This record gives sequence, C-alpha cells and structure tokens, in this order.
Amino acid sequence: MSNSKLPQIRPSEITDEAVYHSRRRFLATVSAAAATSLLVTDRSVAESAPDLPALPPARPSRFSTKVRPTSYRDITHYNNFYEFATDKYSPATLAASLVTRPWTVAVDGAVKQPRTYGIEELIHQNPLEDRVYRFRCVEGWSMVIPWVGFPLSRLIRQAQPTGNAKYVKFTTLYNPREMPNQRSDILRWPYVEGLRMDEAMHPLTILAVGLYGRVLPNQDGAPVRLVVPWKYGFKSIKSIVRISFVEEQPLTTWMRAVPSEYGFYSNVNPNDDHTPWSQERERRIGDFFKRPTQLFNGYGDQVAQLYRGMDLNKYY
Ligand SMILES: Nc1nc2c(c(=O)[nH]1)N[C@H]1C(S)=C(S)[C@@H](COP(=O)(O)O)O[C@H]1N2
Ligand SMILES: [Mo]
Repeated sequence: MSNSKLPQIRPSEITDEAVYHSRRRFLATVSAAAATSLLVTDRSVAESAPDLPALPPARPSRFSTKVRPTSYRDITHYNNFYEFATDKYSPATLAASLVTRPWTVAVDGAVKQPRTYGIEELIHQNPLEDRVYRFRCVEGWSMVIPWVGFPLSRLIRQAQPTGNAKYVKFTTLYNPREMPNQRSDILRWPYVEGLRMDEAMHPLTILAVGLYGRVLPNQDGAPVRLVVPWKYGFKSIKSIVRISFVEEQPLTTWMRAVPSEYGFYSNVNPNDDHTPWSQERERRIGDFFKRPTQLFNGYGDQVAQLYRGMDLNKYY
C-alpha cells in the first residue's frame, strides 16, 4: 500500500488496514509458490481424488475449456479460505475440522417457494455437469479447474423469485468451532457475496459440488460453493448455507473490508487500476512465464452483454 493512501484510512477501518496488508503480503508468497509449484508438480500424479466419495456421473458441457486442468494437488493445496487461515497452504490440512454432513442450504427472501435443501438433494436432484473453467484470483494467479456442478439458474427457477428479487446474496457457514479463524476479526464473518439477478441466471454461473469427479475437498469450499468464472475468485464463495433473494445490492465481505479496492462486480479486467495488484498479467499455477489477463477472464463473448452501457471502471 502506498503511504499517500494512509491518511484516507479512518480509525473505524483499522481492521480493514490489517486485511489489506495481509492480502498485499501475498505478492511475495505468490511468486515463490508459483516457482515451487513448477518444481514439485508432477502432472502424472494425483490427478484424481482417491480418498473422497465419487459423485454421480456428470455430463460434459460445451462451456468447458479444452485446456488441460491444473493438477489436483495444486487445486487442493493452494487455497484462499480465510475462515481457516490467511496463507495458501494450511487450508489443505486445517479445513479437516469442517463438518459437511449433514448440511443444508436455505433458499429464502423474495421468492414464492422458499425452502431448505439437504446437500444430498442438491447433488442427486440436479443433473451434474463437468465444467472445466479458467479461475482467476485478484492476486494475479490463475488455474484451470474441472468443477462438477449444476447451473445456479436451476435452483433460482425452482424458488420462483418475485419482482422484488434484484440481487442474490450468498452466505458461508458461521461456526467458529469448525472454522477457527472466524475467531479473528481479519474479516467480518460470515463471508458474504452477491450477484445481480441476470449474472446469477447466466448459464456459466454454477453451484459446484465437486472437482475431478469427486465431492469437493473441504479446502475448496465443501460441500457446495459458487463458481462465477468471469469474475475474480473471491466472488466464488465457499461452503454456502444460505441463498437469499433481495432488493438491494448486498454489501459483500471484501467491499466492506476495503471498499476502494474491491467492488461489487469484480469482473476480471486487465485494465483495473483500483486493486492492490496490477491486473495486466497473471501467472497460471504450474507455468513459469506470466500471460496477459483476458477481459472477463476470456468469457467476454458470453457475458459482455450483461454490462453493455456500463463503465467498467466505475462499476468495478
Ligand atoms: N467463504 C469463503 N469463500 C471464499 C474465500 C474465503 O476466504 N472464504 N476466498 C475466495 C478467494 S479470494 C478465492 S481466490 C477462491 C479460492 O478458491 P480455491 O481455494 O478453491 O482455489 O475462493 C473464494 N471464496
Ligand atoms: Mo482470490
């Protein structure tokens, strides 16, 4: 963070500052990790998840990229999951304390059919699809992840939103006994995210219940998480317990923490100048050289029309 910005920080935002620095420190870690990953990743090893239960068969999707996925090892050992830790490596072990069965997801708010789903219903009553997506974190790293999931639009149609449903608000579990870093005030808990209704209905937007054909490992957001591939990774909220339909734009966790840096839309944009990291280029985990960042993470053909007439620098 540049010192010129310091006077703008109000006393009430001191926690926000701590968060800011903690995210910023990852710059060094990310570079080191990318180099390490290059050395230790053997793509012939551990491309499946032998310890976890398999999911029902999933069908291929035309939305999948043909690019080879990042290794299972890297997807499950390089995580952002602040409910457990703010480093990338310990969620893989610390998230073992999360209990994902039984698990329910409440769907409520401005809908005609509010109801609570058990996780097994979500898995077995929706046709699962393989969705191999590019995944881009705002910190400047990316992966290719073979998610298994179903379109969020399926759940939305079942809920029958009313005319007052303008946004969808997602909430992560709050349980400090199972998510020990919720005892710290590094962020406001529980983690909250949101989408505009048309973004939530978009066919690329999925609820993921697995990866590499098996149930989600805890560190990747078990048992169910959002995946919005054209937005920065922090929009893809993990371990969801509530999906609410609301009239007002939800105040998301990262907007609340550092409003000048993280906006509601958070579409991947190489020209972003408000995030702490330059977004011009990104490092695909496992690669040595950086590559140019693609507008909307390369999904512009499918999503740019959602933002027609909107100034992407204003609505960031
Ligand atoms: N509840 C919750 N969801 C979260 C996060 C988090 O800390 N808590 N981190 C976000 C960020 S910053 C990223 S990049 C992705 C990381 O997902 P992955 O660990 O499966 O790669 O999850 C997002 N969802
Ligand atoms: Mo992220």
